[in-house]
Order: sequence, then C-alpha cells, then structure tokens
Amino acid sequence: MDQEKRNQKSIDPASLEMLSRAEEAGLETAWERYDKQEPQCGFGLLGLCCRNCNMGPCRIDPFGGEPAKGVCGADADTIVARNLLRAIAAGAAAHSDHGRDVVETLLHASTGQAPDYQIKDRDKLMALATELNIETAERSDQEIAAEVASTALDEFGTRKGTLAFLNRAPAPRREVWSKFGIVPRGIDREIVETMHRTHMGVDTDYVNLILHGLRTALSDGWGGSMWATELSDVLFGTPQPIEGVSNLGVLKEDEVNIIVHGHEPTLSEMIVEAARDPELLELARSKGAKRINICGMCCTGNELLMRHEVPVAGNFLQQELAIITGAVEAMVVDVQCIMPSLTGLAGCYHTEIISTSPKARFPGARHIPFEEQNALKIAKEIVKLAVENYPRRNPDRVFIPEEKMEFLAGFSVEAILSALGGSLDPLLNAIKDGSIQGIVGLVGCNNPKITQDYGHITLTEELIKQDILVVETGCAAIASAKRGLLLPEAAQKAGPGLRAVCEALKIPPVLHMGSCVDISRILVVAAAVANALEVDISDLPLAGAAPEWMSEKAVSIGAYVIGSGIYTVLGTVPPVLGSKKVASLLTEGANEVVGAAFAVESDPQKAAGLIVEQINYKRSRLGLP
Ligand code: BF8
Ligand code: SF4
Repeated sequence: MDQEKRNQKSIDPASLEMLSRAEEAGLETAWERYDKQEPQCGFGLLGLCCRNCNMGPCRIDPFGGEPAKGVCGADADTIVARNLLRAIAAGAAAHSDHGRDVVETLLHASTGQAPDYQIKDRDKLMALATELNIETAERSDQEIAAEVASTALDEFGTRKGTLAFLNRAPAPRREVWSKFGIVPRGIDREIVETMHRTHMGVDTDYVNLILHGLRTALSDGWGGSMWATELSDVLFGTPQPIEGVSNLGVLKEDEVNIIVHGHEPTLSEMIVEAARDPELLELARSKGAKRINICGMCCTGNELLMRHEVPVAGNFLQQELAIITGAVEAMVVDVQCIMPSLTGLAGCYHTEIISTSPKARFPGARHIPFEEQNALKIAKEIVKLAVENYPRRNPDRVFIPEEKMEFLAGFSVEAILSALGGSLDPLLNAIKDGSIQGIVGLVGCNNPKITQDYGHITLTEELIKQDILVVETGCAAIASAKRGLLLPEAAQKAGPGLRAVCEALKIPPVLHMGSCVDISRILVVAAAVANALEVDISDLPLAGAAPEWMSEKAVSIGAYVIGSGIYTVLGTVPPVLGSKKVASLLTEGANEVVGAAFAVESDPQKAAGLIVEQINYKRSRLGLP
C-alpha cells in the first residue's frame, strides 16, 4: 500500500507504524475490513431497512419510488425512527448494565460478600447518602453503603416515581422534561418500553417514538451512567489530577505486558492490585522479565489512568495493533468495544485473550470467569497466566513503536472544583468576562470512516484556539492524551483568554474527565453552572461533539446530551437520512422541544465553526461579551 493511502488511516504515528507492520505480516485490521465492506449498503446507511418482524426484512426506496412501505405498511419515518430508538436502547443498556454491576459490587462489598473491595471514598458516600435522604447518624459505613446501593438498584427496575439524580438538573430543565412527558421513570423500564414500542405494530408516530428515545437516553445519562460514575468513585476513589503516559510505546520489551481492555473497573482494579503481588513479581523475574506492566485500553484504560499510575496503550482502533506488537502476554477483556477479531490475531502470536464476563465470550479466547467474591484470587490467577506466557514471546517478532506521551488526567467534578479553589466562581467569572468563551464536551470513539484521531485532534485544537475549554472522555480523551493536549503546556496552543486561565490554575486546556459513563460528570458540571447562573442548561454557551463516533452507546449519549439542552455536532453520519422528517426533527425541531438539536459535520474545521457560532449565539442571548 502506498504511504499516502496509509496516511489516510490515522494521524497517530504509532498506529501508522503498526499498520505497516501488519501489512508486512499479512495481517488484516478494521481498516482493511472496512474497505472490503465498501460500498456499504445504502438502505442501511439511510436507516431504511427493517427486520423487526418476519414478514420482512423490508426496505424503502430512498428516492420516493417503490417500495414506499414495508409489508405491514410502515413508512420511512416510522422505520428510521424505530431503528434509531433501538440503537439508543442498546447504548443505554450497555452503560446502565455496567452501572448496575458497579452498584451490585458496592452492595456486596458492604455486606461482606465481596471482601476484596473497600469503600475508598467515604466523603463521597456520605455526600450521596445526604443527597438521597439516607440516614447516616449512628450507622456504619457499610450500612450506609448498603442502603445507597439498594436505592440505586431500585432505580433500575422497580422504582415507582422518577430517578433521583434528575434533581441535580436545574428546575427549568426538569420542567421541559415534564412538559413533553420525557421524565425517565426507571432505567430498565425505559429501555424495555423502547423495545416494546418498536415491536411490529406498536408505536408508528415518529415524533412520539423519538420523544421516548430521549426519555430512554436520559435514563442513561442521569441514571445508569451517573450511578456507574458515582459508585465507582465510592469504591475506587474519586479521581484527582494524576500524571500518566499514553500510546503503544508504553509496552515494554523486557516486562510482562498485560493489557486490560473493556469497561468495568471492578475487574481492572483487581488486576492492578494483583500485579503488585510480591510472589507474582518474583515469578516474573524468574522468567526473565523485569516487572509486570499493566496497561489500559479504551474505557478501562480511562478508568485506571484516572485513579492509578497505569499507562494507557491506546484507543479503540489500536486494540488490534497492540497485539501486532508481539509483546503482549495477555489481553484481559470484559465487556464492550472489544473487537471479535482479537482472538484470530492473537492466534498469530503468543498473546492470550482472556475473557472474564459471562456476558461476553469470544470463541478462541481463554475464559476465566471473574467473580467479585473471589476477585483478587482470580485476578492473581490471570496475572500468573500472563507471567507464565512471557517465555513464549518470540523476541524476533516484537516491534514496539517508540511513541508515547505524558498527560495529566483525573478531572472529576471534585478535582475541577478544587483546582478552582473550592468554588465555581473563577470558572463563572471567566465565562462571564469572555476569557473562556464556552465549554465543549468532546467525546466518543474511533471509526475507520474517519482518519484515526484526526477528527478529535483537529476539533479540539480549533476549539481551544478560540478560547473554548474542552472537556473529554472515552477514546477522544485518549486521542488528546497521545497528542500532548492534556498537558498544562498545551495551554500555549490555546487562545489568550483560555491560556491565561489555564496558566493561573496550572491546568491543561483540555480536561480528561474519564470513561464514557463519566460523561455524567459533564452533565453535573453543566447543571451546576446553570444553577449558579439561575438559567437552564440550554441557555449556556456549551456544546457537545462526537467527531469519530461508532458505538450505539454514542447514540444514547448524543440523545441525552441534546435532551439535557446541549447542542451536539456528530462527525459520522447517523443512519437517519432516509427520513426527511426524522432528520429535520433531530436537527431543527428538537430546538423547540428540548432547546437543543444535532448537527452533522464530518469536517472538524467546519464543525468547529458551527460550535463557535452556537456558543456566540448563546453568549449574546445571555448578554455576555
Ligand atoms: O465507552 S469511546 S470506542 S471504548 S464507545 Fe468504545 Fe467509543 Fe471508545 Fe468506551 Ni465509549
Ligand atoms: Fe417489514 Fe413492518 Fe415487519 Fe418491519 S415491522 S419487517 S416494515 S413488515
């Protein structure tokens, strides 16, 4: 392949180097598989195919010809809206089922059934208990934690009423939700109702469908994801600014390399602890390795780098490339964003893919079921297996790219507040006087449809230049980490206003707020700023962006972000263009309902222009310079 074609795949030098190694070795990655899919199905791209019953599959002619309706009579609007809703439900389910597992771990930790877990942030537990009106006087931490956890569990299925964290949103926002009947009741309930409504012959009205889609997504952002974040903080500690190193160059030639990949910190936290075990370290030395090097990948990487000095090996499109380094003894996976291709690739090397969740098994992987009752014991077993695999590494096939970059991460809401000196005022003043023009939450994945990291980096750099503070999570945050944008020195790339604020506070112009469920932290900041200014979130100079999104979770995120009143620009096109009505509801009509809408713009420079325009508009309405 010529260099020019390869350069279209990624802007990350480490990825590019590994891609040429892959080519030499005749190994296929997501990029080549994407090429083989082209041209992708036009009906699918437009959202115009339906498989919701066995009279189908049905498809609609996008040019207004025949067939104009499915066998049942469903038209393009219904089909596109139903497909979108199912994506939201899947995304909300993924985040929230992860959230539920964290809740259950806290419950079991507080009742003695998960002895390896402790309450690491007691202050956060107490603050939550107070917020939830749970009695704290003369009770043990365990009793309080158990009640917090069971209150959380109720929110998933059985609760009658609405979700507790909705109270964090400003009153005008809650009024909007109630006016349009989109106040989420229970987390599972909204997801189940989406599946019901999108069944053949139930909800046919695209507006009614999409309103419920917003409600389902809100149950994720202000429910499932928020619980995941809050209780992960209780169990593993609320993140504080921490330094780390990112990119494939964190893999070590003379150490046992273990990559933890997936999403749930309950597993990865124990692997980190197991790798400190003196016996296992001794075993590693006896096999000729200097140390045990635990690295994170994707959101597990984000969870770990926020709380430990664990390096992060890369973002979504680098998972295959990590194996092709030939230097990975084990890749330990749980759930979400794990490419099914990994086991095939690992088969070409000594790498063990170890699956751990009963929810996600991979043919060809070794399965070691992770149980929270025996968490540390199982984690040690996994680490031991990796150590014993070290002698099987073939040094002649090892190639680790040199690229790595330092970063500063760990900007939880609490950490931001303490960087601000304990109150939001310095931030509010900076927004008011215009040194910070606005705040953008830039999130999401990689997608071979977009040059890897190009969307994230170009947009991020454009925004900070315009004095817009950028807060990031997920694979977008890892892109910025690799690029050096999460360092306080990156303030030099920012406009004069933002630069001065960053230099005064010694913070980077791009704040890493965590994994994708931690977008709930961004909601909390948005709500706090709105409350302080006594306005709705939709009045604030804020925007969301997902320049390279691919996952259904990102669809749910996009929907709850606009449902919360924040304008959002998507970089890859969602499959909704088959219905003009649905597309116009999402990009225009939604403004009349939730005070925010989507835009789609795959050119990050232009996306920056749209965002700046939006922020200027919101500022002028607030009477700000
Ligand atoms: O939840 S950003 S590729 S890793 S979906 Fe997946 Fe996308 Fe990465 Fe985390 Ni989020
Ligand atoms: Fe076709 Fe209607 Fe069945 Fe969908 S629900 S597959 S449009 S008949």
